Amino acid sequence: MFLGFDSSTQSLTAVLIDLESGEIRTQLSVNFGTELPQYQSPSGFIPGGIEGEVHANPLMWLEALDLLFSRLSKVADLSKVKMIAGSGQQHGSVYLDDTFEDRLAKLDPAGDLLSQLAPALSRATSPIWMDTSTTEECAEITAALGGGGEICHRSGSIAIERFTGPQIRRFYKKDPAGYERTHQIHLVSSFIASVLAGKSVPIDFGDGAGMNLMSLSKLGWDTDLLAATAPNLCSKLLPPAAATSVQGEVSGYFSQKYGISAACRVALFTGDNPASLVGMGATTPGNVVISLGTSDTFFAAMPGPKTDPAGFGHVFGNPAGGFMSLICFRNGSLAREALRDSLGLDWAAFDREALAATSSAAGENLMLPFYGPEITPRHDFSGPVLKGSAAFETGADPGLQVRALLEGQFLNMRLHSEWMGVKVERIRLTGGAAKNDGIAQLVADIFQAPVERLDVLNSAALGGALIAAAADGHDLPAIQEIFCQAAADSSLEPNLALAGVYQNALRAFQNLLHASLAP
Ligand code: ADP
Ligand code: XUL
Repeated sequence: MFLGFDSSTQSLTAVLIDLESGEIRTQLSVNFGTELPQYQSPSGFIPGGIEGEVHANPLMWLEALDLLFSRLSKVADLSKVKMIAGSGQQHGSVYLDDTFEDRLAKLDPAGDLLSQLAPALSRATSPIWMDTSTTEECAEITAALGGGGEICHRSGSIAIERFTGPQIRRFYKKDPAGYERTHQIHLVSSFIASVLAGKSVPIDFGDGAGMNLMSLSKLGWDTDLLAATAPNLCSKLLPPAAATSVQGEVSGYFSQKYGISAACRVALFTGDNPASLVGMGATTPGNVVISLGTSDTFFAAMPGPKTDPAGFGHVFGNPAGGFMSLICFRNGSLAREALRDSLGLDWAAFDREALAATSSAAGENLMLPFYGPEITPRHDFSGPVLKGSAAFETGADPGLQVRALLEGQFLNMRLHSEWMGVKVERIRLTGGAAKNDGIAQLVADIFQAPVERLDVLNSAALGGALIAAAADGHDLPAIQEIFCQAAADSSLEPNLALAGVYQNALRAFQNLLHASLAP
């Protein structure tokens, strides 16, 4: 059996898989907001941060780990687990002093993680991915490197507020003594993995690429980026490594306390998005995952470290080897909900209107589907832009607007993923809006690729379990074949007759976008 964890924004989840039977044995979660209310973080972070700061208490993650293990040990036979791996919300960082290693090595199963590790924090709270406080630090790092293009070329992304490097720089500037006292900086992923391994373990290439510090070509820390970020940073980071690299046996704390075998080993943890790529069975180029959640994300495996010349997309390491892209679109469900509500529809009616979009009128009316600021492309939109027939622009025919909004969203996605140069062969759709058949069919038509939906609920934690099995020597594609199956009757084929229509619509959309972004 193999155990995968995902330490995400709002919860810690475990997925236990049995490779022999090909089954998921157990899936359990601890919700931070409801189950650990003492941290006063109803959505997993401390509300009310100033200047765009969004922090979480790392002790909450430790307490959740003890709680989850105590529950797991009651429902599952942990003595059969051979390897553990997992993931964490990306970009978040944990700051530890020089007592951390010793405390890890001497963890006493009679006590808990919280009280034994709390004194090792050199920064009480952890900035997480929602933090936008580092605009100034991003500008400083960008200036030091001679421009955003250079940082993107080296690290896979331009300097981004939530990325760890700019966050480390802000800490160094605001609390130089605290920074000085910091002996080791971990990501959420490598922090949890270190606790499990009983010693500090490296950051993996997948999550490491979300720091604005790692060279994609060397798969090591970039000395210029380190120097532009904060002094002596190299001494506070272990060299990054592949997610599947085994770090040794699980800490005696867990084997003695929770009945996990002392021979169970720990591989590295990666970011939640790289782990999801594994859990969604999309680690080979040609496969794309589109997640339609609060925001929409597009992520896909790539053969080489190509970067987005426009600087919107990110490149991370792919836990299966090679690289992956991640592109976020802020106006996802929020825009779909805004239009749905303004037209007075429910999701069923919205779905029907979207399905009607497969008619020959596809692509005729265009909408820039941005109800608020967008990050891909980065622009402060104040509302959607409509161009087409009078019935469309006035809203006299609501169906035309539903069609144009969704077409606009997926044309925008297609346009901003072209830089990858990867032919989309299969799309795996997930997130709250994926169950909407009308939306799914539009995705298939616009990308001209079949769309599948999976049964997996916890794709990141499942990805962690699969990475653990791969680290134990199992063939990843073969086990993905077993655990990442499309749900029955969930697949949709593209209407091939619409290929030309959407090719033309793509260019018309691009022209409209450029015209509206022009100063
Ligand atoms: P997140 O993980 O970001 O919280 P989810 O993946 O759970 O988001 O998706 C939630 C969103 O899914 C809601 O905001 C809602 O707009 C959307 N949603 C739910 N049901 C449907 C549906 N039938 N059609 C379209 N969108 C839907
Ligand atoms: C990715 C990102 C989020 C976090 C939290 O860049 O910031 O997806 O990983 O899930």
